[in-house]
Amino acid sequence: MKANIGLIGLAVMGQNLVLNMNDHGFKVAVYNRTTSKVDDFLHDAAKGTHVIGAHSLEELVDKLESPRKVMLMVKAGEVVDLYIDHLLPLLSPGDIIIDGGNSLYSDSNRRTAYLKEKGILFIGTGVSGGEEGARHGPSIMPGGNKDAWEAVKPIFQAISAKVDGAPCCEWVGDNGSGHYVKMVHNGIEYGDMQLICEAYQLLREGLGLSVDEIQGIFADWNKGVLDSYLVEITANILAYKDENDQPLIDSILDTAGQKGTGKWTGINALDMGIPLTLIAESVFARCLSAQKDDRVKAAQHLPKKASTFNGDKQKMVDAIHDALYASKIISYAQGFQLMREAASEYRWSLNYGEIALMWRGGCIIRSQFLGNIKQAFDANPELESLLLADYFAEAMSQADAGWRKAVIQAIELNVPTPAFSSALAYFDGYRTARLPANLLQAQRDYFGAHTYERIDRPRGEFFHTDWTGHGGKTASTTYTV
Ligand code: NBP
Repeated sequence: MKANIGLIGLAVMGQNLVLNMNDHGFKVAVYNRTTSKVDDFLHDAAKGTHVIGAHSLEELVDKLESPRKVMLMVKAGEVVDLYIDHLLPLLSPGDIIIDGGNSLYSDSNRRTAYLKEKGILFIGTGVSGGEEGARHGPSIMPGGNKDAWEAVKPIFQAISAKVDGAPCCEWVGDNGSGHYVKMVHNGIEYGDMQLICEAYQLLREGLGLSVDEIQGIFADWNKGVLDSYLVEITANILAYKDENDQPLIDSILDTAGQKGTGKWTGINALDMGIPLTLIAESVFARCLSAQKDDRVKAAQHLPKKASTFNGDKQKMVDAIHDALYASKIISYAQGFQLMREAASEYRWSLNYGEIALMWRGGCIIRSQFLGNIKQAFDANPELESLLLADYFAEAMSQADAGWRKAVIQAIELNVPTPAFSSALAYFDGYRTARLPANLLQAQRDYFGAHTYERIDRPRGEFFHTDWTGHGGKTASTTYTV
């Protein structure tokens, strides 16, 4: 009997996805560049399963039923192109290549078109949930050539996480849209993590609470509107004691790494002209954390003025909760707005309610909150901003006072909260009907004859003023990049 699907790449994600597929009754053939890993896998984690091994791509392809489905779970980038080129001569028209790694969406746009020309169907899919998700139910975000979807759907939906019986896997859209949605997911993950870290630091450095006290606060928060995987693991992390019975968290060096997906999201937002401020701040916060030596030096040269918190600690804990919740709403509002813009730019028909459902289970940002987002988009699929949905408008109104109190207190206590603060600035900017961009346009027109529009004239009519009396009458061309 031939295998239902072949998988290339037996690192942590590949191995666990294979075992998950096997559990759901699919026969999987596997290959890995270092072929000893195929044997190790068959003799170890896959022992007693129906998984079959291959020591060459020819052998792998030969073991697959038609249409052949080959899934790559390898390092993103040129390795994917390398495998595609090696597979092409071995496959037949109608066969399917699936890239499940963290590929850049523009690469998936290119690969879908390239493979279509060759008669091969390409799927670029986001897979989220790490090792645990891959093994027991990830969130899967497939896009690419829709002709491939029916063949792959039974496998992907069977192995994906489920929320109230619904699979956290649905067709996202054409070309690189699956990887695009995964990229935004990862950006939002950066934001969620940064927000939690800011709450932690404000509680620790600002209010002077112990790790155990903060652990209790996060465990408590996880029972309410902040109920989420990341808040849950934060409570678990804070509870973890080292061999000396001290919180392990206190021994971990404060420099954060990153693998690029948050940065990609930020760069894309700049390209699209969408103010994705919270995710961008989160990426920069990691960059600043990485400058450890500089920070240690600056801490000596630029000492903070001593400032202690003297107020009601419980009230401030509640305010920090509100700051975290409101900032999180801003982050998701910005993320969904970015996807709207990308959908319009690339002519993707994205279903935002389905995307929220796909993220609702299985993945790192899973939370009950995504259920509220799904409801908001189900009620109005054309929603311009989550902030305009009744549920979230009310939530923002409730959290507003506490959020401001937390940010003010953080400033007074010299505790950096870039994501809390920039989210608040975005919120206030977003609901300001008249921003100071009138002055900005005047400045641009003053020094560069860039022109401006007037409030008393129709949009699209441009004016230039000779501000100094010795400028020319020629205006610069009016275009926006
Ligand atoms: P890695 O990202 O560590 O990739 C390891 C695989 O890539 C191995 O099979 C390795 O083969 C292969 N590979 C490399 Br590295 N260079 C190669 C080359 N030049 N030619 C051929 N094969 C090469 O594995 P992973 O952490 O399981 O992730 C797989 C994909 O899923 C990545 O794109 C990752 O970004 C994405 N992802 C990871 C996670 C996670 O939590 N780890 C979550 C979601 C998505 P070898 O064994 O011969 O070295």
